Amino acid sequence: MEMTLRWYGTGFDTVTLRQIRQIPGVKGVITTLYDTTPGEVWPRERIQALKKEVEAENMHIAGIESVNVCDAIKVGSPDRDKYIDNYIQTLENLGLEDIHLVCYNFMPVFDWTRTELARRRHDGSTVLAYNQETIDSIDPENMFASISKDSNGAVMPGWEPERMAKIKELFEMYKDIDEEKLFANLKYFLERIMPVCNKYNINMAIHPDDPAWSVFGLPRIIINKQNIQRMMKMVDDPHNGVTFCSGSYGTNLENDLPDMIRSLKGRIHFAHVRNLQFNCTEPGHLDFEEAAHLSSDGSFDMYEIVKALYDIGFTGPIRPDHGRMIWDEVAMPGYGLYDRALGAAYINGLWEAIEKADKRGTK
Ligand code: DNO
Repeated sequence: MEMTLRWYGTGFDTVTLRQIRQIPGVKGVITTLYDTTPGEVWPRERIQALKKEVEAENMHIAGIESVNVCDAIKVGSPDRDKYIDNYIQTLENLGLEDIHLVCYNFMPVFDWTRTELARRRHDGSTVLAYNQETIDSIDPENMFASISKDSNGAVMPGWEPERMAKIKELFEMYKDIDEEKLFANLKYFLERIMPVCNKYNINMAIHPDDPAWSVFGLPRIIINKQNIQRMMKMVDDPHNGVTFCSGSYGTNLENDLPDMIRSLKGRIHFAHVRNLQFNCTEPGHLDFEEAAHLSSDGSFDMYEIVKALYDIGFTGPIRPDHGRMIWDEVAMPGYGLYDRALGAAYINGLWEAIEKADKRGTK
């Protein structure tokens, strides 16, 4: 594996490249052109400039998160080919710049969904949290307004104000889309982009739906082992792979995370590793909050997750995921420096211990 950190780019991120470079073992960043709109072509010159900026700090771009897929492609509207052509052109421009990993998602309307962005934990840190009763009582059109006050001024991925202003239209676009149609539209998209991915050796890594079930009646398909296997078989190309995000698949307690990782051998191109703390697991009352990466701070066995990645011979980029807000940092919820740096150090420690035990035959 290669330890990396997500960076939103100058002007969007409170964390600097130099700070990232000082986290032990981090030489790669996962980044994006955050001000582009889904559907537009990423100009090659802008990709070059981004690369130069990262390389000036003695790092490299380990992957893009995300090149977002526009709604026309997700709903399969008559003009989708025009947008897929643009996506292909973006992939070509990335390939020409020697970038070989693209994370994306196929979630309708909302990217990740949380009901709180700053829930206070036992140690005074604040974290993102999800409560099913709140979701059930909220009008999805007000979702953005209800949580954005806690965003610390940041524009959050998937929750761009321009998009949220069109929320009614967005729901309207998806009204006839069920899971089968979403699968069919994903297949169409993947079939069209695979040739350019093969040409430039670009690994596409679909991000799971977070949480891993349908919210507000919208279909969500990248939620469990069965559906990912269906997705990989329907376009059976090694470049059609996944981002294994423990915090997203892990929202659904039926998902056995180490088992899923083992079953995806060879098709996990990118890993997001984080822990969650479940406070209530009763259906209809489910409640969880994000925890520190350390196993004992949450509900997951992080050793087993990292060990499964090690055991399948995972060599791709890995990144600590959402961090808690600690030490008075003010940053985009989930994306401060301090707790993600602690997460990177912890995952590095787990990996080193697993690797050494393996080499000594004492695993
Ligand atoms: C949230 C992220 C997601 C993810 C996208 C990938 O913090 O994990 O926004 O980047 O779903 O396209």
